[in-house]
Amino acid sequence: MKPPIPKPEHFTSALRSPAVAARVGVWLGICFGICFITGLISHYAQEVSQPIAFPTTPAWGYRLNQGLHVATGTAAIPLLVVKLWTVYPRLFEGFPLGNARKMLVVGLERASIAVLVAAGTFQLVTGLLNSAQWYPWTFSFRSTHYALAWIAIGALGVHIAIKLPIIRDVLLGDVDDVKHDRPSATQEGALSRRGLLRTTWVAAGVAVVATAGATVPLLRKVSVLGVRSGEGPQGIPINKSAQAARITDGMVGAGYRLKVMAGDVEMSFTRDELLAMPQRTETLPIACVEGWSASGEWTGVRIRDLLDAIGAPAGSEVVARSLQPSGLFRVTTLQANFVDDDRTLLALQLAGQDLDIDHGFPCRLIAPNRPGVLQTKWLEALEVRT
Ligand SMILES: Nc1nc2c(c(=O)[nH]1)N[C@H]1C(S)=C(S)[C@@H](COP(=O)(O)O)O[C@H]1N2
Ligand SMILES: [Mo]
Repeated sequence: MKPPIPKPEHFTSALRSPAVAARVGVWLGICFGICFITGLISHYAQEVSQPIAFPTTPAWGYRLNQGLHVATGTAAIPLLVVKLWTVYPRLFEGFPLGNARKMLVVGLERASIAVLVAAGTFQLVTGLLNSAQWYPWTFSFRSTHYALAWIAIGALGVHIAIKLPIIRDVLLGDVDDVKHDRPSATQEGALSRRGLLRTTWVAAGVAVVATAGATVPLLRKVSVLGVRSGEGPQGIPINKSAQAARITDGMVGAGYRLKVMAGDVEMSFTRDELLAMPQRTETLPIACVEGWSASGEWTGVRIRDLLDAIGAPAGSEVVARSLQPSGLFRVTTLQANFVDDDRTLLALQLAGQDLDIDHGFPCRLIAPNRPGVLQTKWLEALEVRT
């Protein structure tokens, strides 16, 4: 026997009302909107070529951006679950045949919802797994998450445009209004509509608080789901250890030299020679794309001072290369405005001690307002791009 396919009229809960769906939808739309904008900013910050220079100020800008991105994305998960629950009986609605205009509108509406649900769910699931540092896929997270963001936001725009008259009507009315409800959605349950909405807001709030401790130190203790405890050598968590990056003691031992190159000029520095140069201390955060961040007190040589030592002019772009033998993050580009910013350091120390090998000993890059993924560790060479 075939299992019966339900019809919309088989769903009777009075909670499944446009009056509820629109209210959850407003917050879901706000979260998606913030996620989209902060996502575009983060994507641009990681571009090698930046026609408009990504600013180096405020130093904490990327930290805030990424914290917001992950917090709103996390809040969107319970909101989306409740939203889908309130509207899913509509999946079983028939298709109006006959009137061409109506078919077109309904077809467009359904297609946009299918795309929106698929792309939105994909974004939240991949984002969540990414923030948990679990990459069970082979595609490039960054480019896929970026492409799908445009699709999701486009479908959201179509969805809102089509629904605007109903949205406006139910939001202006009372949440218990039944004007737009399906005729069968009359059954009261244990929870009132206001109760369901309150529960939803609490769930979204708990989801944020449970993860935001990765960025907000005061919340660390309550962030049971925060992947990064905030702990690590010298007070900063570690994303990739030296061992995982296949950095050996031999590579960073007495034979270590930092190469600084510009055209035909090449100089190399031992760590002691770098320590003998003027040392600067800057308080700058590591702000991982995955949402966690932590502030550190870094001491080392200004990148600008090093370039002056080999006579590279202001406005030069620098390629930073790691000793790490392979991996996506072993080479990064430091744009000219970052190179010339006084706070951009070749860090040799963290919190007043020699850098831990897991934080990039013998030296690493640290620059203000820069995605953590570009703060290259275990530097082998700085090469001025000519
Ligand atoms: N060479 C190299 N540098 C790297 C990485 C890496 O994998 N290899 N990871 C980056 C990432 S994703 C982050 S968030 C920061 C983290 O720095 P930390 O481990 O000192 O906290 O280092 C960055 N520098
Ligand atoms: Mo990162």
